[in-house]
Amino acid sequence: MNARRMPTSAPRSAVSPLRRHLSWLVPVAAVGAALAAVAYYNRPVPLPPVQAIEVVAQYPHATDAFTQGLIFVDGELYESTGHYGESRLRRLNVETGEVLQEVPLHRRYFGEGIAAVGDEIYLLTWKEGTAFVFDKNTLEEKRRISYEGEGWGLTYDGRHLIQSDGTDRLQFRDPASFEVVRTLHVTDGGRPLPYLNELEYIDGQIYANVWYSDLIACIDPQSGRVTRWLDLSPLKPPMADSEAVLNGTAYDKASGRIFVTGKLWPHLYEIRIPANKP
Ligand SMILES: [Ca+2]
Repeated sequence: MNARRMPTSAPRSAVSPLRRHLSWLVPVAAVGAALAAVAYYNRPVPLPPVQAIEVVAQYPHATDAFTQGLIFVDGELYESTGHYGESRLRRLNVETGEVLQEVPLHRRYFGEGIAAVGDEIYLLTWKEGTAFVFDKNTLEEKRRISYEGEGWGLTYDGRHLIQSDGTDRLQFRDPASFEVVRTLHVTDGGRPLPYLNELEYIDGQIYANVWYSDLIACIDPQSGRVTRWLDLSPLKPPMADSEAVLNGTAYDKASGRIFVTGKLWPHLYEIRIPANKP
């Protein structure tokens, strides 16, 4: 026997003629709302503006430095460099480019981005799944951390380390555990923006070099949207090496200065971003 209970809805005679008359409006309204929602989410996202920058100062930069990370913290500039057998972490004199102190990585590591958290500097490696942690003042290695995937750029927003891996993805890590606590996908005009490389957190935005591009993307850390582009193409030196691309942004929080350079570039620049000039 089929023990299903009979429907318990009210008999047809109990439905008022007016409700019966209007009932067809409900699905029509639902379809209309769905179409409106689709149109809303598929609407063209305006492309962010491209903004010129001004050069405030120009300093020497070592042309053997395959720049992968750049930070300015507590009055000092630090740079990490890449390539197997040539990867280093350096403390530099900004004005002269002189190497004040450096520590080489073992030749089996390809150095990538760096970020300072307190008195420690975290340094990623490209494909080795190892992050090194150095004492910021002595550059002595304090510990190593294992992680999954590739390491490209790194920065710190005061709470989380933010890591790029060459895709459109930014991973937010707890500095204490190095666990990923959040993932952000970056979009430019509604489209995924891959090849995110060296990073710098500046006044609530994530500045990202895009591999092989002369532009820096300014990214909203909540939505992942590029809010504007900075055009640094006038700074690009005429170099034969196709790998000598823009890569390296550092922010001096105390003075508001922004420094940029590129891989193997002969100069480091202090730049200024004119306000409200898209
Ligand atoms: Ca940086």
